[in-house]
Amino acid sequence: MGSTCIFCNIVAKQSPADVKFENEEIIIFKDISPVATHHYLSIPKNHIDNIKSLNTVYHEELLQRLIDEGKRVIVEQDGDLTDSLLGFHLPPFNTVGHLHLHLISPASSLSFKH
Ligand code: DGP
Repeated sequence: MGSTCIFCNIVAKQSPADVKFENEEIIIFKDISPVATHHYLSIPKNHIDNIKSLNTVYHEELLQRLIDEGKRVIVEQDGDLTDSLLGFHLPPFNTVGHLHLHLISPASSLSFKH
């Protein structure tokens, strides 16, 4: 029986994903609707709803690892680290209720412009 959280289902291998990296704490996979040549989501395996649940002290190291491993994936996938973007959508502007850091490269290949 799958979870109601689609990203928990990816963590549990109950839903498919193009996984680029995982360890006991983090999984990084390709976004299903990429907005640039490289678009990955770096997420904690343990469910955290969104950035409103992040504590500056307790989650600082997790956030750093989400970023560090995401940067490694961009380099491994031949993305351009110097022309890359990262960030979270702030609720209610997110669509998935499992914390996910977007990593996008190169910024110059973005399919939309603001
Ligand atoms: P947002 O919540 O707006 O920060 O974006 C959620 C992102 O998650 C969006 O870019 C599309 C992606 N996404 C949604 N469902 C799936 C899925 O089942 N698999 C993958 N790989 N990505 C997904």
